[in-house]
Amino acid sequence: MLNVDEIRKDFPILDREIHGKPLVYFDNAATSQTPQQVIDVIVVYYSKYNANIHRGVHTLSQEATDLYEQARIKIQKHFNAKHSHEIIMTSGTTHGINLVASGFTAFLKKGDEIIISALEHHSNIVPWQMLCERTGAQLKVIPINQEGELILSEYNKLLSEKTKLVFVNHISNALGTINPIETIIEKAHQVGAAVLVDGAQACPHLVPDVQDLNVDFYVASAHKICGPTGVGMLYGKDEWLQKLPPYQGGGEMIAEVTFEKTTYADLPHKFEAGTPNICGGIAFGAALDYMNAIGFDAIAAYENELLEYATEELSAIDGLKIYGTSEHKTSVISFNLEGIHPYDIGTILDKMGIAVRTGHHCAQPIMDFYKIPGTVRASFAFYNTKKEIDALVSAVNKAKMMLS
Ligand code: C6P
Repeated sequence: MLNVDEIRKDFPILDREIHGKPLVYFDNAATSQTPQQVIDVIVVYYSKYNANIHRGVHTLSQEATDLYEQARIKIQKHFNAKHSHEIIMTSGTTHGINLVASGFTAFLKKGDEIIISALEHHSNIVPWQMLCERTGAQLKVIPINQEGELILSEYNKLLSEKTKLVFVNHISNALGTINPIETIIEKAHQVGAAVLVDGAQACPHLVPDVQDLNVDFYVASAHKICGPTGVGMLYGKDEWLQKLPPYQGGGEMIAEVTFEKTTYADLPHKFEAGTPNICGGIAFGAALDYMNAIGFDAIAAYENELLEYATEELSAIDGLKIYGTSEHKTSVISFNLEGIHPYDIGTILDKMGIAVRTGHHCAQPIMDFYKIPGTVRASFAFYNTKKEIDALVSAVNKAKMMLS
């Protein structure tokens, strides 16, 4: 059982008022809020340890390097990677996906196929389209049903010896559907394809075990797990990371540079050109410590309670339709009111202090599937309450009266 009243005290932003009303923050799928424990780590870093890493013999540089590398080990342990060098520090999920997509340019040729799903965020569509343009490979898409679930029988039909890569998100950002990635990974491996899973929306709710999943690549962003923006991680199996060419050239990713030839550094540095987000990386580790201290099982159980309550209360509003009704979903509700544009609802909710996301949620193909311009998306975190859901329901009712 979570002590939500106590947990809320960790988040100073939750005391804010918006337009004279208490902030109700339901845009957690876009970015989560930051607890004081993580804010403190950022303040202490810049107050006491700020220096460039992996470069200096001086004490500050060595201390900063130690803190950064300790964070990498925390991330390794959290995701249960076999080696710490399998964790590449990135600027976020988008960066990790582009790194892998760029690297695969060397391995694909005309006639090869890449499978993605109809549930993807744009950052798991566009890099693969660009990869196809570069290589002549073809993109295939796993379709979804009305509940917003992947149709696995269609996935089975798409798989063949031509399939070289499969990319799916673990959880859909627009609908909250939890995808059966265990089955997807197993089937892809049966035809010899590599699998990248986009965990941006899963990591706030569960702990992926990359060895157990036997996944080839897994990506995440710290800012959705109570960490800062501009930092994330790419897990890659050692054998894949050894094979992939570097993504960017620059300082720190080299072994030796001459004008004739450059040799590259060992993992993970081969993929970490330039000065990284040092403070962000350290704060990412602190965010994982914070979430693990609360416990992901308790977080998931509580968020599920919020999801069930909100689904019941919102469904009772006449003319409200929820998109994404899988039995396997996280605490995201995407909805529309009949005849009303989602943007108008979002604007009125904001006037009442309620932050939701409106629009296509960087997942236009899902909106096209449902033939809608977008939705209102309320996404709940472990620091939200049923009382806040009551405020949302009452505000949606008011918006309906004002707009119809
Ligand atoms: N989704 C949302 O409101 P970055 O921006 O790199 O940290 O994460 C991109 C990304 C990739 N995959 C999925 C499944 C995502 O949900 C996101 C980010 C946010 O849904 C902002 S668009």
